[in-house]
Amino acid sequence: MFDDTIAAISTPLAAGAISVIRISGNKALSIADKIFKCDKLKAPSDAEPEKMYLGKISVPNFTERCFFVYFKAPKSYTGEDLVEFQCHGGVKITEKVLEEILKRGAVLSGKGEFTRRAFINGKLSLSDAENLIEMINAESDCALISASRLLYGNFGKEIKDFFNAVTDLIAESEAVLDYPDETEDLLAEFPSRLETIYKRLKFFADGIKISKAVKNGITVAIIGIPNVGKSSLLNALLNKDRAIVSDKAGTTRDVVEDSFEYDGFKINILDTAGIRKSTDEIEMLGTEKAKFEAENADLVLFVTEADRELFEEEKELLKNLNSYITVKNKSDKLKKIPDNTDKVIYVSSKYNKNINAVSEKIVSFFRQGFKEFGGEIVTSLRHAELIKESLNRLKDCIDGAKEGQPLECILIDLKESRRALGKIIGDTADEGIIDAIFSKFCLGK
Ligand SMILES: Nc1nc2c(ncn2[C@@H]2O[C@H](COP(=O)(O)OP(=O)(O)OP(=O)(O)O)[C@@H](O)[C@H]2O)c(=O)[nH]1
Ligand SMILES: [Mg+2]
Repeated sequence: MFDDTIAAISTPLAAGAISVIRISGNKALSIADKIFKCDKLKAPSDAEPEKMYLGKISVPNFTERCFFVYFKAPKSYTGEDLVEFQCHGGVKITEKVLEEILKRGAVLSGKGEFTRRAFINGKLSLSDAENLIEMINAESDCALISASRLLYGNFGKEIKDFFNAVTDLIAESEAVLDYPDETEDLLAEFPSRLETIYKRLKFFADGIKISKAVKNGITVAIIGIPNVGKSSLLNALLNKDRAIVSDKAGTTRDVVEDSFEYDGFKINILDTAGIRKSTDEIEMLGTEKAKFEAENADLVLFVTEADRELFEEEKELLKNLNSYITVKNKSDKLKKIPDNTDKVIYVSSKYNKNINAVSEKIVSFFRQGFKEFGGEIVTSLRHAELIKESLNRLKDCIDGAKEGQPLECILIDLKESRRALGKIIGDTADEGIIDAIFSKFCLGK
């Protein structure tokens, strides 16, 4: 339990309909007693928990009508006594009320301190806190859905179950270490017990690439030789005039980046300079950047012209691309437009024809994976790395047990595997990591 009582404005500091001011700690109620008056109550300390009371806060020189709610420890967000005032949403009103609360003995909370207290008081696990911040910061429907599944689904519980299962194995192993016969029996069971844990964890690990796409968006680079209509395609996808289009080859020099949402996915799209051999220094720099983006993107849109075969230089370019879709642009120049195939789409960027098919294709690359891992997706890179670490160590244990290694050796890996899982839920995370996680929260959360 903490000695001090913290307070903060929990809503954004701007003019709005309402503002919420929170106080958490032993003195929350006694501070409320000093500033809040309500006809239905002798004092806020007589309030029924989780019930709203309309009354007045008296602050020197002005009075504010507001609602008051009391959450009794441990049934509150932080696990401590917690009081909330819902005031009119003005910057000055809220600041004055907070000032008064601080004068009456509360201290201003740091970033994420309410949630940190919730974590320390066992109201949520460290991974829950991280998933909560993912939810708050979600930039697309998919990111929101995935973070909410993680928070309200089984992720934290499952990791805790794995952690407990591994802890039990360690405890059992340590108990029999001095009795060689029993050690053998235990080792015989080891591979199958470990494999059960391993398989489910592996499922999480396999979802990592998809997770990154869900959280940060899918990065797509538009690549091709000059003048094929790359910038026109960018503009058509974004539905705005973002990049300069002209019939001069070599118009785009630098990378032009923007993003849009399609079917719940965030797509980060990059238009690049046309790739060709040139003696112009700036154009060569543009070409280098284009190649760099092509290598680092999740997917490449290779743009060419629909009314001709590929040039040799384009065939060369294709040799260096990993996953790509061919976009045959300027299809308006064709008398008859062929059907799209799995990897080739015919569009006219200039006349906005079939552009949605491109977005659809980009998203379908990732949607399949999203469905497969639809249960729980690991969106935090920290979780992903730790799950990988735990898995590698488990694999070493399974191999060790099969090879007949002594129990002492297997135990070392097993403990490392447990440590990695513990870091996810917070049981074995060090202060530095915990500080870093809570500093991502806003004041008052
Ligand atoms: N007919 C037709 N012309 C198009 C189409 N898309 C683009 N163009 C024309 O092709 C020319 C080049 O277009 P851009 O979008 O600037 O081509 P780019 O690939 O970005 O060119 P660089 O930046 O120089 O590499 C312009 O004159 C466009 O109007 C299309 O779908 N149909
Ligand atoms: Mg261009």
